[in-house]
Amino acid sequence: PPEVRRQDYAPPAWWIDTVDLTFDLDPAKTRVLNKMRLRRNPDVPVQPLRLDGDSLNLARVLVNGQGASFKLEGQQLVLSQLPEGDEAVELEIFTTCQPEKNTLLSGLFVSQGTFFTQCEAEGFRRITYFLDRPDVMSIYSVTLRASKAAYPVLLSNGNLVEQGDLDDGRHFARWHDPFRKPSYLFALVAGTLVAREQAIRARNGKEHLLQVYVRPGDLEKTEHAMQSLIASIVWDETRFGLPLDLDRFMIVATSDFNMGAMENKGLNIFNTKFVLASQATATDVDFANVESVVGHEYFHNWTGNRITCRDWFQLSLKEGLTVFRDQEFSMDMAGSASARAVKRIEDVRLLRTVQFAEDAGPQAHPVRPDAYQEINNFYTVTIYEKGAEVVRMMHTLVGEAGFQRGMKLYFERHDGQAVTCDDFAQAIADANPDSPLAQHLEPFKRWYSQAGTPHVHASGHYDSEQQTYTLHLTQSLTAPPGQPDRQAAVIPVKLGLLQADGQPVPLWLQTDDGEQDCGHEHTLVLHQSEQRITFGRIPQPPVPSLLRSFSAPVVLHQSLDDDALETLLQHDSDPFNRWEAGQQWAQRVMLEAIRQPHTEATDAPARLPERLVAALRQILREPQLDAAFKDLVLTLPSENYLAEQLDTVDPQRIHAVRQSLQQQLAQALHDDWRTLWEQHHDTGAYRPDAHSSGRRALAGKALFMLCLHASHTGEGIWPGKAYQQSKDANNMTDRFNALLALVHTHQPLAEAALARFHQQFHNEALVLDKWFSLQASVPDRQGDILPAVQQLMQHPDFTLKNPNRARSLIFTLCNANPAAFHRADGAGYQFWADQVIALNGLNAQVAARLARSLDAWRKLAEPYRSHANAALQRVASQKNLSKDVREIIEKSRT
Ligand code: HT7
Ligand code: ZN
Repeated sequence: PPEVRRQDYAPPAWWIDTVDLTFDLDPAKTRVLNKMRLRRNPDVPVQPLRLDGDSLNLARVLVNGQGASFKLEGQQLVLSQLPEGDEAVELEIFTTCQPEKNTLLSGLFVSQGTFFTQCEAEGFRRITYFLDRPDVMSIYSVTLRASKAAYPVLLSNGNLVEQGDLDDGRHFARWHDPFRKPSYLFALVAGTLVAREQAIRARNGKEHLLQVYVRPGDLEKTEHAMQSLIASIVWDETRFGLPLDLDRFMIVATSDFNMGAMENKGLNIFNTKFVLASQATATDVDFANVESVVGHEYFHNWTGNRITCRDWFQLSLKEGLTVFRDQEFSMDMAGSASARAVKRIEDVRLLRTVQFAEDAGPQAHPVRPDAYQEINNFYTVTIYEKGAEVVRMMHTLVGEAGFQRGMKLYFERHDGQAVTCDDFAQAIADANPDSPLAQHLEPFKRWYSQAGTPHVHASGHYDSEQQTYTLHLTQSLTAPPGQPDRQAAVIPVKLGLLQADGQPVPLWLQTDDGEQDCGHEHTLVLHQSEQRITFGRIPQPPVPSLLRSFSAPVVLHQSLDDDALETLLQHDSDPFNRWEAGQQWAQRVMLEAIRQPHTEATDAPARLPERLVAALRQILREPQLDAAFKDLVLTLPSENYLAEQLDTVDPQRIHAVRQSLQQQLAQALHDDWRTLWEQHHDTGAYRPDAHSSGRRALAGKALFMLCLHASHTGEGIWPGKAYQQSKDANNMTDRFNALLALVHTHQPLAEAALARFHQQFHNEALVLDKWFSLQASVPDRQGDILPAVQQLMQHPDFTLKNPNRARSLIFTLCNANPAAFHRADGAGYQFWADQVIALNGLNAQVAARLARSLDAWRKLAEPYRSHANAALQRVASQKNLSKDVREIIEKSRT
């Protein structure tokens, strides 16, 4: 398939000023009349009009009311004989499509009897012929006509201007969106839905109607989504000065959806997973995700919708910025400094486990890619999470007030436009001319153009005579073979120094002009491949705390001994680096054990050093620390993260080492786990706030550890308590944590608990997803999990057609359970290939996501590597491979 290249961007030859769409909705055959007013773009030489289409049946084309000649070239509709002047042309196009056959869930589709659309990135062309590109922005009017009994609710973007009955039991609704928008933000919904409604008055006195639409029966699960929407509106107004610009803002939930949610103007469409939440059915993590995704989509209204992307290479312009904004929103909502740190740790964990792996593998691409075959494959952690880190670094370099000045300038310059990542960076820098960002803008923008994760090496030298401490930092970023050398990035390194007893050291920076008082923290801007920085008045060798709050998306190498790590873990004023010290320590122990000579991968491997146990115990016993923070510190680096640190990966070995250390933590801290459970398991009336969620998380971890210990001693008290809790808990978090403790530690009671859980929740789709996912994530013992998953695929509640269900079982096994997936007999990879092939025929976007499970196959040790290669080859040799899957597999194999 041909590649689309960033360099080939050319402005459109035509503009579409207005679009008037009429839909006759029918699942088998929907008729679409598209009336457009177009005019030539005077800045572009005269050329034919080429409209994008995909899977459409064309019935008729009229130009200014007359039949017109046209050609179909591939999927495009080409009109070559349009008037050459600059006057407007009215074009009418009649097409039909088949929503009920649309299993790709892009364009117009039916989910549980309701019509939905998904147009980003290129779904609108599956609804009608159009200039389906984000820089063509139009005013839309939409008329929906459908059976009133089957589709009582008819929604589209903007304001409802008219509605009424038609003949034959049909009715209509007419919508008008006052904002110009690109086609990817178009949406319609039609079906039997009910809404939670709330009228709000904004700061400027304007009234708005907020609605959350769901299927009848789900209304009681919408309170949290509504509260999250209101909180998002208030937050964007307060922190960014950005008000809601619409009279009506609607959210609609669907259970069949390829991604999390979609920010269509005024009519956001959501995966039910990110709308529905009740104490009985949703965990604390679900509640937090609803808040964050509702926030994310709402924040797009300005960063994405009011200012959109010039082309899809600029995707991170809206996604990186909006993820940054939703991360900040969640942190502000969490409240305390330590709750903010917990959110930051969670975000960094995702970045380092998934994005760093992407950046080091065959699908690596810059935050602003240079080429793609299928744009849907580029909704990646690099575009989203690394893109957010790039925005965060800008924020660090200009400060909060400077960032707000930059955002203001960005909107002054570009409101209503389709722009580039350069335009954004320029606005932030221009609003802060004296900042290090403005000073280093061009090299800073290498974050947009260079793929890969920079490595920073740090070493310190203490001069006892001069009482100085000099930090020496170098950076490197290796390009894959055949690509041009990478140039130095601009890396903000937030740092502090600690005395051996943990006290913060005052920082006197030595400069050419003398000394500069930096308080206790300094941000060094590393912009060369090598830099030195010296601090004076240092009475003893200090412990460096570098890259505080993970101030740049880099891999930091420094050789800290156990003393230094312990000082940081116990005393650093930066909670992120406290956590990081514990992780580094545990990681070092685990990597050493993994690399130790062994005959079998599962040979009894690692020993947890007593000193690390004692340090962790001290963390658990520190009364001022947040429970959520303790839970994170006591979570060992994941198997996937450990694999990322190794050049050759033996997944079974990693699993054996991690399991062994986990077991030792369970045993060595047994008394503490018991005390923690006793102190934290009763959180009173359920509230999903950060504080009580943290308490439940720590109680859950304690219960798990106690059951894990019991699984080795044969003792039955804790499994008994867990069983009880899995039956009687008053909320899903506690219930699910108890079930997980039983199932993941292979308790005899697990089967009964699982059966009970299924019986209780068999009518709750999102809870059933958890039930499937839990079983696919059980730590493997002698290859028992793959057959269990294969059996679960035969379960009457399983279907490959529903993306959430497919993800809950198949993706969990292939992406989140390395020891069950990477089997020495290669059966995991064969299963993966079967599922990629099956999904390819149903939903290419979901299939392409699954196709990425073997991204890192070249790093695998034998026999895994050969088996993986064979599975990849089998997928590659399929005849009807979608371009989505083909692009992924081709890249994996090169
Ligand atoms: N902007 C959206 C990205 C998206 C999407 C959403 C749902 C289904 C298919 C999709 N393709 C692309 C989601 C977001 O980032 O907010
Ligand atoms: Zn987004």
